[in-house]
Amino acid sequence: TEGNSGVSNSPRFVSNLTKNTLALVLAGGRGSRLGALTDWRAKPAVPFGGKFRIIDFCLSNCLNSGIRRIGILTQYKAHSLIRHVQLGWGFLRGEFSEFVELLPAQQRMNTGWYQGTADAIFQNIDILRAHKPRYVVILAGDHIYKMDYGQMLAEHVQSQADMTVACLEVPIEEARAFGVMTVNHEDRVTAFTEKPQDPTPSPGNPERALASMGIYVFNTEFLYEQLIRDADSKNSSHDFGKDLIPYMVPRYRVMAHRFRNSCITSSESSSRCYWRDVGTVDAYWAANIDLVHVTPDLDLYDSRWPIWTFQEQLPPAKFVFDDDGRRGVALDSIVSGGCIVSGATVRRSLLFSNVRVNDGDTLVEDSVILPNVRMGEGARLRKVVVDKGSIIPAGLVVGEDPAEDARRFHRTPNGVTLITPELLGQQLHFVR
Ligand code: ADQ
Ligand code: ADP
Repeated sequence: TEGNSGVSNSPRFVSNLTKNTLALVLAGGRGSRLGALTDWRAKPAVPFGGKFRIIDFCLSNCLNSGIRRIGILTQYKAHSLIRHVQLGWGFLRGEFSEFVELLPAQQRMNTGWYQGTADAIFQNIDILRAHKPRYVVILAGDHIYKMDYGQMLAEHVQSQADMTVACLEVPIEEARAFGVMTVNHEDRVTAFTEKPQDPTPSPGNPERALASMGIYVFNTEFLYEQLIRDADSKNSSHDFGKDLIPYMVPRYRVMAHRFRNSCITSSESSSRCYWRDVGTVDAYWAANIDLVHVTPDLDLYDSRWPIWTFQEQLPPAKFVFDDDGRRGVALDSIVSGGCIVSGATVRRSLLFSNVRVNDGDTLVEDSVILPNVRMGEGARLRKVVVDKGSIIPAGLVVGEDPAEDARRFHRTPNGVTLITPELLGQQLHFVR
């Protein structure tokens, strides 16, 4: 990173830091802007990119950064998240002190659910103490990005910070959705406001503001002190962004870490740093569809930074003629294992595992189809997101008549139609 040289950012130095670090993934929030996609699952459990779930990205970042002690704090509709973590992330070796541990809200310190994000960590403080980490990295489980947390830790230690916040520059009109900070010449944070009405622009760039990514590094003892102080405070909502960071900034050494110093870019080209909060159905659709392009901004094919996940054992995807001699084809598309495309056309789309697109000139275009979906004969879907386990009736047409789509399903401002088993009137227990 900038300004670091010699032994201090040597691999050995960084691996000593990551080894002494515990990562805590906040995975309890509702993610309500994703609509029906989070009616029955937490946002970190939402499927992404054909075979992953959103939480796989930050868990893979931990693993690839050399952090192998990970706690996941769950709360809201955590069933499929817990199942995914248990099935897919149980390969760490306990005998080497490696683990992925689930920490559901369980009323350890008081009788409530987790309140703010800081309360979620505070309620597990006795468990954290038992692990004796030197540093704690706090992460959100609901963003898509590739980042080397080791670089951030190295900067944190070299700058002698009490706490470090990862940040990136965002267009000023988007900054209201974030914690926004100002920094001095050495990137020490001088002010921090959570979701400001009127965000302060970056120095020298009125178009952009410095936004928090919700990724924090703490010296462990300092974190405990702050959590205990905040827990006693009557007028706190016990949230890092709303309460703890604004309190700490004038009193302690809080540093900003620039994402560009630790993001993992594509091996093919020196592309830009990638970080997305796929918080709305439109953003979710766009980020998935982007993967179908020849050189997407997010490179999933980079073996230097693999994304790990749980996967069922499935046969390869298959494309066949139907009985009437119509071809089954997929063009400019990603098709996952277990899919069969028979006498149908798939264009510019992403099919997750086990999707069946059947005969009868069925068409899927500009669409994201989650696992275990069955397309009935002659259906035509354009610009849709279809939730897991939906059975699309024969002949259904979506994407040609906006008013009809909005009446039957959920249609977004950008014209994406979200189709779910419930909107199709299906009984869930037998399709999922
Ligand atoms: P938000 O994302 O709006 O802003 P929040 O809703 O608190 O903040 O969610 C942060 C993370 O914590 C999410 O991963 C969420 O799932 C999880 N979470 C929320 N409540 C939780 C709880 N009670 N228990 C466990 N997990 C919980 C935050 C920061 C901003 C920053 C943005 C970046 O507050 O300053 O800019 O993230 O996206
Ligand atoms: P995912 O699609 O994330 O793999 P599941 O299909 O396992 O998730 O569903 C997540 C959880 O929500 C499960 O406990 C499931 O039984 C429950 N669930 C899903 N849809 C409904 C529904 N319509 N009514 C009640 N429970 C549901």
